[in-house]
Amino acid sequence: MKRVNLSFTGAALVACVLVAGSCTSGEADQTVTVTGTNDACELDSTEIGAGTVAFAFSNDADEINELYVLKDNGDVVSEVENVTTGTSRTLTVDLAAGDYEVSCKPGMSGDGIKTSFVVVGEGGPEEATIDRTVTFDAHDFGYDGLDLDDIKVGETIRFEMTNSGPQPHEFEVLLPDGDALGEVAAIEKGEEGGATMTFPEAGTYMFQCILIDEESGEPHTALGMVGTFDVAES
Ligand SMILES: [Cu+2]
Repeated sequence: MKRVNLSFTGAALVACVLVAGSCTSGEADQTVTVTGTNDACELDSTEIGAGTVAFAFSNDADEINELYVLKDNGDVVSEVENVTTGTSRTLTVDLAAGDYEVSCKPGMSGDGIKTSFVVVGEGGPEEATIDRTVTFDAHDFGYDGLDLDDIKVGETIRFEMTNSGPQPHEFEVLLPDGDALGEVAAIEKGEEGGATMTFPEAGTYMFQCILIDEESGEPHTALGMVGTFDVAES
C-alpha cells in the first residue's frame, strides 16, 4: 500500500509545477484539450469556467515540447516540460476569473506559440496579498539586488526582474525538498518579468537560472546564477 501511495505522489509532483498554490492534483471540474504542433498551440475552448481545470496536452510537433499556462501579465501559473513527440500530459491548475494564455514551446525554447483564453465565473484561488516586492536585475551571470533576507513562512513576495544581460535569463525558486515553488519565466535582454510566491514552509530554498550558455555549453547555474536562502518560522 505504502509503495502505491508513494508512486502516486511522485506522479502528481512530476505532472505540474506548483506556483503560489495554483497547481493541484485534485479532481478537475473540467478538461480542455491543447494540441501543440510545429506552429500552433490549439485550445478546444477559449472560454473556461473558474475552478480546477485539466489541460490535456498532446504534443504533435516534431520536437520535444512544453506547455505553460500564463496570466495575461506574463506570470507563470503552471507548466509541464519535456513532453516528447507523440505523447500527452495533463496539467491541472486552479484558475480564477481573468485573462490567460497557453504557450507551447516546441524545442523548449523561445517565447512560445500563444493562444489567449478567458476564465469566467466564481471560484478558483484567491489572489494572495503581497507582503513585499523584491526588485532585482539578472545579467551574465548573476543576480543583483536580490534581497532574500528575513523571509518568514506564509509571507508572499512579488519578484520583479529586469534582464540587463545579453543572454536570456530566468529565476526559479525551489522548495527545501527540491520541488519547484515558482519562477520568473525566461526573458530576453531588456525585458521585465515577474512572479508572486508564498513560502509554505521553513528551510533552505534554492534559486537558479538553468538556461544554457551556448558559448560554453554550461548551464547558467554553473556560471554563477544559483544560490540559497533561508525561510524562518513565522
Ligand atoms: Cu541565466
